[in-house]
Amino acid sequence: MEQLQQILDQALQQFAAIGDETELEQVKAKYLGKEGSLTALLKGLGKLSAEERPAAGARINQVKQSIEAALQQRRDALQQNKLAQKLAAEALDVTLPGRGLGTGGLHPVTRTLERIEQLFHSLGFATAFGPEIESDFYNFTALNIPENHPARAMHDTFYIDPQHVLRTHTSPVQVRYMEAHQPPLKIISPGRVYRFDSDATHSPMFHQVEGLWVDEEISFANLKGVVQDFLQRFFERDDLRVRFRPSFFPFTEPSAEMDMSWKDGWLEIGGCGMVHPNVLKHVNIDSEKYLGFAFGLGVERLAMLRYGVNDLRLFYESDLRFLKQFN
Ligand code: 2U9
Repeated sequence: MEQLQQILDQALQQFAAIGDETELEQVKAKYLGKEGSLTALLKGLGKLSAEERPAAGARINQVKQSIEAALQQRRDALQQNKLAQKLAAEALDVTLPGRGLGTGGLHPVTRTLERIEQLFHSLGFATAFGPEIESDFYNFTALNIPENHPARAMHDTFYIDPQHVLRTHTSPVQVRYMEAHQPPLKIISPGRVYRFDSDATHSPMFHQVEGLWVDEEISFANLKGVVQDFLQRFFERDDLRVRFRPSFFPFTEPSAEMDMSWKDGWLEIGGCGMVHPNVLKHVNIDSEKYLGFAFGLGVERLAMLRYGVNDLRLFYESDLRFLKQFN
């Protein structure tokens, strides 16, 4: 039975020295496996006399239980170690300060809109806003755009229902403003507009800024002065020139396309005209007494020229590599 004590001591020693779970299971077999030393002793019980057998059997079983208990203890300890190691490796110090906050910035189109507003404010223009879902009346009828005009066609206009559209220009803002205010009035209306169109120079949503100045003596000369002054300051070029080419819009008469000098030639930059008497009639402004000019500019186009961007779609892909360049 000395042998039993030796086996137990040896097992406890060996278990304590093992640092790996698989190895532990292998060593277990040395004692408790089919060929294990304890198993051999149990098998040997048959050779003992009937008197000796119960006591010897009980002692072998005691040792077996001790070994099993030690084994389980070692398994638990190894698993605890493993967990502790994993936790240490993945440790996070939640009390550390952050690694620097990324600062946001304004979108290039927003920056352009702010610049436009600032420049027109300095010329005495107020800013007016209006809804992006407009009635057919404000978007078309009040602007002298007849029922069968191509601008109303489904392929240009997003219809919400037969009477409502996503505004195709910001002109309805000016109509609403004229309904609510008497001349003299001097406003710009910047904002989102929508048209069913998409390529490198067209986006289904884009921004316009329109201007309107209604007073008793307003002429094309004032219009040219305002637009030229704005463009010169916007592009920071005192030598920038503006020219008009005759054109047609239902809501202005006469109408013109505006070009500005750019590099060695001319570049179309917007449209303009004297507000059509029918438009003034719709808002009960006496067209015998008052005159007004109006113009429209594309904001993305201004931003593209100012920043040297050659594809309009870049503004709306939310690619930070692009957007970060403006901040
Ligand atoms: C009222 C009366 C008249 C605004 C005008 C244009 C000509 C024009 C384009 C410029 C670039 C649209 O974004 S764009 O493609 N606009 O050519 N806009 S006259 O005329 C008005 C507006 C409001 C009450």
